[in-house]
Amino acid sequence: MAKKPARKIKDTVEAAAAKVSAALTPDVPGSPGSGTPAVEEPATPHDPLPPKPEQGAPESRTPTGAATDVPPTDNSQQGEYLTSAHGLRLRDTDHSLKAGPRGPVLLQDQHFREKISHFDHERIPERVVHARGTGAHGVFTGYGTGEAVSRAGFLAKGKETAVFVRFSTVLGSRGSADTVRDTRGFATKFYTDEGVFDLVGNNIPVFFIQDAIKFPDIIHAGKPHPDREIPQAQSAHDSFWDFVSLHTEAQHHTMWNMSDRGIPRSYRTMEGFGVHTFRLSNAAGETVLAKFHWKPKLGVHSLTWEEAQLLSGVDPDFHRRDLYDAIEAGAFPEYELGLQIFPDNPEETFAGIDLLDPTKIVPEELAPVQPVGKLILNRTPTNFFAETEQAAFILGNFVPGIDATNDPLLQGRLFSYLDTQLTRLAGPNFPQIPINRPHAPVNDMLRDGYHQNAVHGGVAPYRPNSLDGGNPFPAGDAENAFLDVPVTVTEAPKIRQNPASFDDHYSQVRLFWLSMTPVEQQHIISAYTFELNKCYEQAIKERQLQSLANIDPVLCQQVATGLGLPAPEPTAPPADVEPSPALSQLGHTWPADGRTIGIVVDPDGDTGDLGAIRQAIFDAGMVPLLIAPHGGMVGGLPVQRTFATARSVEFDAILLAGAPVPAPDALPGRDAKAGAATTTVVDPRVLLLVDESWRHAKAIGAWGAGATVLEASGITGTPGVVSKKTAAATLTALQKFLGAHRVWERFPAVIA
Ligand code: HDE
Repeated sequence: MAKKPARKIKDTVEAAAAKVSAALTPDVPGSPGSGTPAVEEPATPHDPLPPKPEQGAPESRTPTGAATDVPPTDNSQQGEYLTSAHGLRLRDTDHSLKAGPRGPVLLQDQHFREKISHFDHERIPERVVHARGTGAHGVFTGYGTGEAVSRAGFLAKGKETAVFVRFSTVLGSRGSADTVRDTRGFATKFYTDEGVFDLVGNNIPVFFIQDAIKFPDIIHAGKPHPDREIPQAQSAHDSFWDFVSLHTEAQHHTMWNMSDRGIPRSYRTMEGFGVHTFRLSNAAGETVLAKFHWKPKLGVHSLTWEEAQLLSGVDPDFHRRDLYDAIEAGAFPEYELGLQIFPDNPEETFAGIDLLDPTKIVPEELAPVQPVGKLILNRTPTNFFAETEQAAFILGNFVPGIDATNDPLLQGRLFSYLDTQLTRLAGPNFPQIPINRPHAPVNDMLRDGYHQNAVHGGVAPYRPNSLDGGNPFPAGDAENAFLDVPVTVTEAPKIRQNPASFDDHYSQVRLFWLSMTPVEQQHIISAYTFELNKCYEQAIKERQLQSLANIDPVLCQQVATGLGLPAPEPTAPPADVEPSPALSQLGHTWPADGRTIGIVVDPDGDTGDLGAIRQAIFDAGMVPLLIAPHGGMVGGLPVQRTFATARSVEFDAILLAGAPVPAPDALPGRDAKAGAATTTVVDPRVLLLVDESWRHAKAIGAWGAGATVLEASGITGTPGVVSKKTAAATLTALQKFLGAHRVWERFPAVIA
């Protein structure tokens, strides 16, 4: 809760009344305010003056007529009966009012007009970028470790702050698929005691452009072609590659997109980055430069490209569903907020890296990420539109202790986020929409406008004033006012130009490439080859190959081979750089919380162990889903997926509790997946499930009759395939592989 101002309203009223009698002014009707102004400008801060005694205001009610002191969950729809938007109980909502049963419809039908007219206006424009997304509420707890560098109150030790996070893709429309290859947004709204702080980041730490003025260019290039409006939510098309091959500062971000980071397994397994360098200041006024990082507790994991493609069709809402299901299952997504901290030197560089260049990272090996707090997402929204769709993130929403730098990308964003909401949320009062409301007292002088929700008192929304007793007063250091750090601006000509240090477009792309393990490099090669092969224009492919040659000759050669083109020579020798192992996703062990385990059951086989193994999976913080030939119950347990509805891509591992023979609907004509039959011993859809899981390097376990499926699939004894006597032993053996995310041994670790 915010601190109450020292002086209470009562004091102010009494003081105002005293002044009135002192001045012996008659109480003349029509005097503007509730107090009598003094001749001198008021100098003592106080709460806003109360309304005049005869003034009323609307009773405090929620938009659906509930009292405002009820819990937020109770204040949506009210009562048992259908009403109009104005609370009138309605008799019929299925028939319009007509002149007789055969019509015509009468214009006087208020309910018909209200219903249809409201429906006609249900949509608002989707976000111009990041249109497709999902959100969750949570809480951020400060560790206190950030206090040395920033006085932001939410970083204080043990301080809990409510947050709302919205994850998104960038290019696709609101209804596009979740698992496309793209950058992901990671925007966090902290409702701090000092006002709202929005950390509007991405899952990739660099950006395509160095100056915000190029944003429309990269987005127009990435969005569907303007003539046919295809392809949707893709970078695999000519205009994207045309731009990034000409505008070579985009090469770093592009390689991150072509890497596994472009196809995250889940929003729970994604890092987040503030991208820019920010300027922090502590209580003593000392400043540092810093970069924000979110580190997921579960580690950084990705889909395979084939999984991503299958999911786009099988479950386009995969990431949305995954987030909600995990929260519902109690596997709350967790991230640590960390800072890379750099001295605030006049050059704004660290280890030779220009901190104002948003196409550069500072490797964690040079500046470790220091944890300053933890975010836990523990509630899903009640209403997608009201919360997730109407959330307005504003990059310029800073709090005391966090400030902007001169990064030209950041500077442009300071304009854009406020500006875009004016159209999207229809006017300047979007901060009053419930999801955007600060949890700190607001005393601004902004008035009127579309959808004004506040009932402002007073008569003097201007400064200086005496009619409202001088309120609101500017705050100073003692009241924790925001401080624009008084950075010295170097004398320089007014010019449209970048610093020379922004000219290096290749060395860090090479650094990223060299930091990847061979299997990650393989995926990057495949991604470039796929995307460029989807382009029509030979010139664009050749131009992009030239950039790849400047990054790494092996990468260039491999992609060129896939394109059927010669590999060009680099225009300059590839840079001599130190890899950053922290950039690789492999080589660690991670908790398996919230992982989805598919259990194939045979209703006609031994189902004795099912209850215990299901419980053991729950106990390990994971989610078991029973897959059977038909719906209903098997072994006394509910079936969540049938062979017709299940697809390997939604599971992290498969357990085979039996070997079901082909079910009656295992016919290619009924279920196309049954076309994969190679044996009549096991249902062909189960074989497809196992085959895909194996191809996607997922762990597979079997016990009892389940081993028959492994035999039929021909994978017995291969890496990550376990067959044990009991269900419990099988699960234990499987967990080892889940910790590493995938059975990496299945991917040959060489550049072919
Ligand atoms: Fe954004 N960006 N952006 N962006 N951005 C928007 O704001 C913009 C950039 C990011 O879940 C828009 O409300 C410009 C970098 C996220 O609601 C818009 C530039 C980063 C989201 C906008 C950038 C981001 C947005 C569209 C170049 C990572 C989704 C709708 C200077 C650090 C927030 C909206 C949400 C959304 C402008 C570049 C992250 C138009 C001009 C770099 C996560 O204002």
